[in-house]
Amino acid sequence: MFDPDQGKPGAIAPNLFIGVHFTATGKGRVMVVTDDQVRDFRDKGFIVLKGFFDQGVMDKVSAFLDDLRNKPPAEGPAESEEAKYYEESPSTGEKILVRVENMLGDNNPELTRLLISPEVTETLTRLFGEAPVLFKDKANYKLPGCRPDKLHQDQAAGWNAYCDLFITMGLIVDPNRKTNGALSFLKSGNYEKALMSEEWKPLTEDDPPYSPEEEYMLLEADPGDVIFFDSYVPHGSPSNDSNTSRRNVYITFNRQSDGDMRMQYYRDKWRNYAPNKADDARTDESFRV
Ligand SMILES: O=C(O)CCC(=O)C(=O)O
Ligand SMILES: [Fe+2]
Repeated sequence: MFDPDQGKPGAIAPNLFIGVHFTATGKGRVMVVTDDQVRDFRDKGFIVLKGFFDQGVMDKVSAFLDDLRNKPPAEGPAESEEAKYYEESPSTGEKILVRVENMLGDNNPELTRLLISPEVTETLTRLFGEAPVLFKDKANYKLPGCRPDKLHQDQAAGWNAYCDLFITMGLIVDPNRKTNGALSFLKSGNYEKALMSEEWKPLTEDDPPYSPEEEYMLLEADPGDVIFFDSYVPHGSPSNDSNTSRRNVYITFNRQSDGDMRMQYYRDKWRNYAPNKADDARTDESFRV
């Protein structure tokens, strides 16, 4: 049974309230995940929720990402600007937008309201067992020619410096198919809630199907589907060798009891790995999430 007292009223950290209008009281909340799904998440490290966002929301997200793709990159990294990252495609040599970060919060309050909906907060509260706080957000464009995202645990991207558990909501924006670089996730639960490689190093250089093949699931999914996954479950995707983009948005949260580390994280990251412009597109393959 759903426990209405779980996730105490008012326990949501301020940065989630940016423009969000809802009351986190025990009454009238929507149950968005079942006890079985919470158990599944604990066993396997992820759950997939089909059709979590409707077409109307997804049309807005898609248009927002199109505009953002065309928006000139900021002069330098700043709290008040989205951070754009360009790379040279290893297959075509073209300079392409790979990802954009720091979109949420004051930078785009309406998008924030749409994507960190009461249902999202409620789901995360059940999965964490306490209120969530926004840590980072990112759109991966995975345009035609984009390189692989090699098999990894998100926690290996320097996240141990902040805390020992994060949960990410991956939102499918374009249809994700085997042909356009769909992700694969370890589905067996056979992983450690600890780093299984050196920080920044992928778990393998190989492309999917990862090995052992029966332990992995290809996530073919449609706009509006979401996957909630912990920061240790291995996942990755191959290069996009098709002619259609495979855009996904990833929004990562930590437990409220670990604090609000969002801006510290971005400031640290920008010191070592600053956003760039198409002219300075990186060719370096070092792993950064
Ligand atoms: O978008 C993808 O294919 C993988 C992205 C990912 O896992 C990451 O950036 O951490
Ligand atoms: Fe990842």
